[in-house]
Amino acid sequence: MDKKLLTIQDISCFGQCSLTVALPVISACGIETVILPSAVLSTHTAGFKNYTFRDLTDDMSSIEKSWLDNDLKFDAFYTGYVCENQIQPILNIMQSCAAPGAVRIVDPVMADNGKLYPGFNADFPQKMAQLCNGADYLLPNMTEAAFLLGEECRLEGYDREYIENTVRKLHSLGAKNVILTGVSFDDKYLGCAVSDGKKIEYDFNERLSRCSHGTGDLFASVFAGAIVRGKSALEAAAIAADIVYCAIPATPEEHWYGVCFEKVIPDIVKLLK
Ligand code: PXL
Repeated sequence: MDKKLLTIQDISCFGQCSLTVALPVISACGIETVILPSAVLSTHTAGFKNYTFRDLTDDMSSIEKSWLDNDLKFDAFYTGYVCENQIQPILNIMQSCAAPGAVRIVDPVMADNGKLYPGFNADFPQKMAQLCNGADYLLPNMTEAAFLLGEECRLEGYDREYIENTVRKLHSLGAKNVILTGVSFDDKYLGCAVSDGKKIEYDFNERLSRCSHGTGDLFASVFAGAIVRGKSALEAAAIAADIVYCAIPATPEEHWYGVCFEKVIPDIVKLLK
């Protein structure tokens, strides 16, 4: 049977992030993609005014029950932007709806550029840390890593030892493989550290002169697709980084709210053939 992946994150109706990226991208990877919306927003929360926000926590356990009644099981779980009270319901679903050998991919979406996203309370990172416990693949950016560890956020001026200590501490939250994104030791290259708990490897691309909103969700979606298609963590991270590297220049500069991932879907299909 073909593999099925369940992704749990919000629907931002407008804004090219979370589920509106994950569903097409993981489908393009050739994987049946099942969705569980954590919330429905009119837009994402980074730069739009007066966004609506409907938290769907109350629906989670009845959706889980319906899936169990129909004996629906998933080979992979990929969580992204989730709400304050959803950690335990999501842990329940990842246990009750798991096919044998199911993998958990956790992107602890909650912060970037040194700050928590609007709407998350200061204790949310501790809750998110509970979701990281048992993750097969944990994908924080540098800011999320610091929040998960309760440490001050360092976005530049660090060395390999700092990264390797950070990765070690992330493993101690209970994650098997850690993929730390946004790592850079100089002006020229930007990439990620990939660790299985024994060795740390790096993947770098040339740093682009601008960044785009939504690249974290694109990276995690391609990564999740590549893992389910049988790639190693380092291969999956390198493919995901290459796709992001192509998507940013394909995005017009005035397109400030998201990344034009549609333009790189043919590249995703090609890289995973
Ligand atoms: O891209 C991460 C993300 C996901 N979902 C919502 C967001 C953000 C980032 O701002 O606001 C609702």
